[in-house]
Amino acid sequence: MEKIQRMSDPIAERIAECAIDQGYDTIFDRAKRMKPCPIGQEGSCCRMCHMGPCRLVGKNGENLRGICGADVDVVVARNFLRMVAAGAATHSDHARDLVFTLLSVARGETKDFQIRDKGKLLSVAMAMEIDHPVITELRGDSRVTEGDYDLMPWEIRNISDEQIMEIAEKVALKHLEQFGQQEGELVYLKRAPKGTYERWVKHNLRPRGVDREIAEALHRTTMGVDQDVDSLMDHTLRVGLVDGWGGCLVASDISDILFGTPKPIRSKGNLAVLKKDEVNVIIHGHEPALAQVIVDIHTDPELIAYARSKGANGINLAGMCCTANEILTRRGIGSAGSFLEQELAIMTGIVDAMVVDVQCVQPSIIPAAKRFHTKVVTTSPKGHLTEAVHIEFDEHNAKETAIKILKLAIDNFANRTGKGCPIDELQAKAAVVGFSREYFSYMQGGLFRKSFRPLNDAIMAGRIRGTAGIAACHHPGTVGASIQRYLIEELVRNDFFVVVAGCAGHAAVQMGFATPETAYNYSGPGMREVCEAIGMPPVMHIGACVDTARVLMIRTLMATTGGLSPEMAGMPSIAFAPEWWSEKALAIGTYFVASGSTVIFGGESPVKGSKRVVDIMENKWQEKVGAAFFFEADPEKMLQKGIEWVDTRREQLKLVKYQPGRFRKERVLMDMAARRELDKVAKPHVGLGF
Ligand code: BF8
Ligand code: SF4
Repeated sequence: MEKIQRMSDPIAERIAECAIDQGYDTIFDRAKRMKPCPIGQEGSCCRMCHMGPCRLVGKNGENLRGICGADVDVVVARNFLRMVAAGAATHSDHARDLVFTLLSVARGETKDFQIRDKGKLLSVAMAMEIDHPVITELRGDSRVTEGDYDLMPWEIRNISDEQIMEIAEKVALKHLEQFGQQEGELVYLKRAPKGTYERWVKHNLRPRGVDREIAEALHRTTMGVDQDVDSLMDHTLRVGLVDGWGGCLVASDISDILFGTPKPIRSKGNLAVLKKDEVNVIIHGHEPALAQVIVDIHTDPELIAYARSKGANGINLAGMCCTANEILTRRGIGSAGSFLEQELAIMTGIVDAMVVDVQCVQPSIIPAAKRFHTKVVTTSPKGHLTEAVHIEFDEHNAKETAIKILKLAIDNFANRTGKGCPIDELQAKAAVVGFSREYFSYMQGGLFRKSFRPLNDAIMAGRIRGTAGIAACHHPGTVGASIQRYLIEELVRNDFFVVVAGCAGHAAVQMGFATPETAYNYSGPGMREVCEAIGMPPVMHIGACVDTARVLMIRTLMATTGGLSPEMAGMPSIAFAPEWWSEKALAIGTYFVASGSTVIFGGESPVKGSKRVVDIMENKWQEKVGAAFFFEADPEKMLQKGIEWVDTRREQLKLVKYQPGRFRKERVLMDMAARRELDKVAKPHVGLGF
């Protein structure tokens, strides 16, 4: 097999090379062999009925209609809508399972979960206008912020556990209603700034209920129903809003309530977090509930003693994909890596169990595991893998399931084959992760004066050029994570404040950009000054893919704080998904755009087959929702486009023109006394004080 670079992380790359040397077939080899069908890739292949599939290509235009007469615009639009609907189904179903867990906690049906963030529960209840005397009283308090509510510790001190459980039950039930709601609008839409919400009203984009819009997307796109491109693309925006405000934001909120809202925490990431002398359990997938319980019990003395009795020095947990982000940002559990590293982890030969649930789990981990001793354990009733061990989890038996899984991994420790690709544990990269919207507010003023004023002011003054989000997957068709690394580094250098989530979070960790110290070395001078002043790193890891929804609230607060755009659209902000492959990424991209935030996706465009659909996404959506959805394969052009987009928004907002280096401090010769003074000021900020 030809040796080409597969991963930008050197440890992953070394294992990928070792895999080739040992004749393993990995995702990189399969991606090389499997050339995508160019007609399907650009969205021009219709498989909506069995008269076809119809491939709408042809030099002379002879095949520009399918057998039923559908033209290429309709075909491309239908395909895109279906992908977005599939993405929205995953995120909202993930949210639904968490809501059931919250309901079980509220009703006392499980003791394995608790409400770890009461303040967040109350603020969500306030946003949902839950009918409870405590919430009515809190809502009457004029100190609450528009859009998102932060409560002071003393405001919730006197609320009893019983009241908390009553409110939790009401929140869970109201969320459950949202899935099956038939009329009206999703309750979370009102959390958006007024101007954003008004656009949705004006263009009839408000989703009525989560399941209804997703089901309707399937209905509309079947043969012979919605065959008008504009109408199909409007429904795409509607389903996008379902994904953001009815799926991701709900999942993120309920996870914060149940498992704690992230605060900065130190950890490590890359495949070197695995330990040769301990039982290694990788928790991989997306839903965080079981993972959190495994984290809770893996330090249990009885289990540790059991591991010792089998010859291991302890139990080492590591995350993978978005589950990694969930337990990394909340609990500091080391992350083994991203989507592209799941087979590579097994190739080390020291993974005793890989525990998976839903989404992004490659079936190839089964043949990979068979070469070694690794047990693959499936835990979701929705996600089975032939030849895996199935130990089903539900919220009522979480602890029992977690113990069973850990014992199985411990029992498997002695079965290691001694083969595999070695790792050097010292090479794990350090990271500081876990930046929720709430902590971001807190960083900008402490408990009493938290706000988004410092960020807005810094953007207005041109110290920060703009904000950027980088999210989504690593694609086996590129050198894994390389474009994300390029964008992170360049954006930081250009004075952008960057948030990362999903597999882009792994990229930031592995390149060492998730430590404030390292990122400072790369930041533009204006950005660096702000970071030093308020103790924030220029690259914030905000969590899993569902946590991209934290950006919705960050932008809402930027809008309501004032001085920039009064709505989400028009902000000097941009988001990138340079290495996406998942339908979930498209759903996230669509909700960003529908909420007013322009996105640039990499790779081949799935709508390239229709000029009309491209025009709608790039231009007509700007008129409707104030944002555009671009596809750009070239990383340099992608960066350029993003920067230009932000600079144009600065101009429209009449902000001072951004000038690189404008805030560069004059170099001065310092004596030792001056240096000591500087140290006193700088140190707590650089270390963020934790
Ligand atoms: O939801 S970024 S490869 S792991 S789809 Fe999957 Fe893509 Fe990674 Fe999480 Ni998100
Ligand atoms: Fe072909 Fe029309 Fe059927 Fe699509 S719906 S496969 S274009 S006949």
